[in-house]
Amino acid sequence: MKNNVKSVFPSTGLLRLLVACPLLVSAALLANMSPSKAAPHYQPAEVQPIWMKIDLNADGKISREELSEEDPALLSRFDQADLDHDGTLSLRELEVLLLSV
Ligand SMILES: [Ca+2]
Ligand SMILES: [Ca+2]
Repeated sequence: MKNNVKSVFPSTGLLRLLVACPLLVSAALLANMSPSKAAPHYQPAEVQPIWMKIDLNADGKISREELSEEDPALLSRFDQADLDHDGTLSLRELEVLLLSV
């Protein structure tokens, strides 16, 4: 009978594990949501299609206005992305901007 009694009540160690599990899952979810581990907003394969879509006047450059049409959130990084400071983004500059998001 002693053995049966013991099996009905989980050991303290098992109880701790059951209590800790949800906490571990929560911690893992939080880690996944942190910016450093988030998946890139844009994929390299998307740059060319986005470029062709947002270069509305097809002059081979992306202006602030054109960028704001695609993603206003990127405007704050326009100056940072405009590496040659000509006031527009080349395909290469757009690529750097999108892939750094
Ligand atoms: Ca343009
Ligand atoms: Ca530029």
